[in-house]
Amino acid sequence: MEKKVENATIELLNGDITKLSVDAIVNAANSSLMGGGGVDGAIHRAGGPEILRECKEIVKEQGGCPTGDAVITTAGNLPSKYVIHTVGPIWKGGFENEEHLLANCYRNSLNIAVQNGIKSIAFPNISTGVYKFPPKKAAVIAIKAVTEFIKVDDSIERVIFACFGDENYEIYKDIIEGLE
Ligand code: AR6
Repeated sequence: MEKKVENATIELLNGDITKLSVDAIVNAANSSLMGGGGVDGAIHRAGGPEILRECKEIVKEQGGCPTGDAVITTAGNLPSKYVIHTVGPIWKGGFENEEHLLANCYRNSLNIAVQNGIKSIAFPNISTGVYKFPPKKAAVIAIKAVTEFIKVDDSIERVIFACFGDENYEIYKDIIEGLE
């Protein structure tokens, strides 16, 4: 399904983000930027060693990536052009600013996308796997951050939420259908 918001289209998918031919896919990474499980593992596996090589360069320059921030690399063998690596918060009951940090992931990823001329971008459900962020809360935050961004930015044309499984897909569908 899709929904027009201002000049951009929000699209909802249920499937593997590594297959998408978009300008950028977003990775739910960790602060080390050295790869891991979940979507991070899938992106590095499918993209090949070039992505990790560039992540190592970034770590050399700036150290790791703080929670809520984002960095960009090319996409190796993936069909997208870039991978934007962002670090979601680990859910700790909501007492450690996790909601704000999760919104920052979406905002900072979109900012770095705009800086790089990216017009189409796909997000996974950041923090809702290993990091245990409650899926409904995470979806509300993700959709709010993205819609607020595209209301003030007119360069992003397509935002795809790539859910991986029916639970998140249904949650997103309900919220997106209800958007003005
Ligand atoms: N395409 C789209 N979504 C996916 C894919 C895929 N191929 N594979 C998994 N997901 P997670 P986090 C979904 O655990 O919670 C890693 O080890 C998954 O179903 O990947 O932010 C990192 O290195 C879930 O909805 O990321 C970090 O250490 C969502 O992606 C840590 O996990 C996020 O789940 C980050 O944890």
